Amino acid sequence: MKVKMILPALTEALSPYFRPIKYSLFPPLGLATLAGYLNPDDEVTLQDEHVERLDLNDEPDLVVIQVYITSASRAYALADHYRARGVYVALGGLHVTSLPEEAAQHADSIFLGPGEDTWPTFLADYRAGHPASVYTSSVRTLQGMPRIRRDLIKRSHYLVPNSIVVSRGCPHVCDFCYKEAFFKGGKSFYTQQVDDALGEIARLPGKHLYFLDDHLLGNPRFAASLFEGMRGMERLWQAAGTVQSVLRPGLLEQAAASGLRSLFVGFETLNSSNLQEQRKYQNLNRDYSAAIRRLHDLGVMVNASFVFGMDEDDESVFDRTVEWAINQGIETATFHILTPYPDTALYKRMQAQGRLLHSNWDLYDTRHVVYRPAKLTPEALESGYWRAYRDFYRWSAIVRGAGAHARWGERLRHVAYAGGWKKCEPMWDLIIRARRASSMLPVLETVLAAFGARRPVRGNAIELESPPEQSEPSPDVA
Ligand code: B12
Ligand code: SF4
Repeated sequence: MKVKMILPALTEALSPYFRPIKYSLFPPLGLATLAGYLNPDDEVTLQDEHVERLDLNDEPDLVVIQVYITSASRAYALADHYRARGVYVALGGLHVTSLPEEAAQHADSIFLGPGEDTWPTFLADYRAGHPASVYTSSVRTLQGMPRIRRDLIKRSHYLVPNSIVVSRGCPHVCDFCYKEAFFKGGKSFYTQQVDDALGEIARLPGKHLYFLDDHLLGNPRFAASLFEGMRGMERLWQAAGTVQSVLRPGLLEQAAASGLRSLFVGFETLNSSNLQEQRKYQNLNRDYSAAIRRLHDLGVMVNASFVFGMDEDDESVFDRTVEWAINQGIETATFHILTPYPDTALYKRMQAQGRLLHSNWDLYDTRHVVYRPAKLTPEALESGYWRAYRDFYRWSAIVRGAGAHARWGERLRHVAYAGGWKKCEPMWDLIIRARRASSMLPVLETVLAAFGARRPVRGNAIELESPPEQSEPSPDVA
């Protein structure tokens, strides 16, 4: 059987003028995971439109397309193209799960939720000649998964070819997050067996790893065993975690000792009413500054995530947030405009309040305002968002942020890392076009490794105001 798997790109990623590095960061891990379930004699190709031009003149037996909200229109066009040629088309992923009726118009089979249980069932049905039109995931486990088909990934096209996910979902339920909508009908947070995760890590070449888990520290017992197992593997790694998990004594130290060098942390807002509104309770009453100090003390850089446009945000939110982030010595910040993804609690609330402006999914990219904000105009929100990026990544701000660190080595790393991401975009553009993204990996590793040469941890056992019940909260990457 000839199978073609496609990760379609959103328009911006195809621009002939300028391609931001972020679209050449990570390979399509979800599709490579599904490819693992195919037979050895199946002929499979995996194309990622973010980094290569698609060949659309072929005639595979089966086309598999992963659909994100921002690439939905492109995904549907590709699906229609292949169906017109008589090819069987399977659509799955986050957006299909949110809006199955919409996706079903462009597919022979659609898949709701994670694919580890439904995909092998479909393959058996398809081979037996009676595939169903809808498959809904209900069994949630990562045990017994076949190996991810990393051989299908064109490693040289990516800055971070070693992305890895050892869990799915998150133990928290923030209203704006994709998670509850995607994992409905089954468990919404589960991990691999530690040994399986360690085995996958051991098979990855080189030093650097990027964990794409929503919340790698979400299950403290699993995380502690994983970090213990990773000690001595000489890895340098990046991941996402929450303020709450950073403040917990012990786990972060283990993470740093096993090679953690930067953490994406979902601060989201400095306003506690906003946190309440979004049910991001795990961030409430947490000392954000203490979390950052703890990370820096352990030599871990901070990628802070902030969301603008929650109901308490007014015109002052942009400058206040940026100023705070610079003063804290945060190395990189990711700003988002609040975006109600279909089927989330936030979407339903906005819809009930009549605040949604349109359903042009291309613009649901966290850079456009797609709803009516409470205390801002859409124009003010969008321009404030862009201003925040400009202000945070000004050279003067980078230098000032670097000054928040105690040692010269750390200050230099701050400048190199922050400047490298945001001030060298034309250089990244050239490198991407030359298909040499992966050749920059040693540079990234050098910056991460050097930053890891840190001073001893201050006596810093921070008391949590209310000890967490079991596991943690988390991030919203991208
Ligand atoms: C890595 C990542 C990126 C990377 C690369 C994406 C890639 N190569 O896949 C980059 C940096 C490019 C990126 C960019 C963006 N991202 Co992004 N990203 C992620 C992240 C962190 C991990 C994705 C991943 O690898 N997951 C692990 C794999 C194993 O899971 P999976 O891909 O979902 O695949 C499984 C299932 O979905 C399912 N499945 C998927 N397709 C199919 C098809 C079939 C037939 C079947 C059976 C099953 C199936 O089975 C797979 C195995 O279980 C997610 C968060 C998350 N946890 O998913 C956000 C996330 C997907 N991103 C998001 C967003 C909003 C964006 C951006 C718009 C952000 C921005 N402001 O620029 C852009 C645009 C993306 C685009 N091209 O359209 C949102 C998507 C919301 C939505 N409803 O679609 C997420 C969920 C983040 C969030 N919390 O809001 N992203
Ligand atoms: S903590 Fe992060 S990943 Fe978890 S539900 Fe909230 S936003 Fe989503």
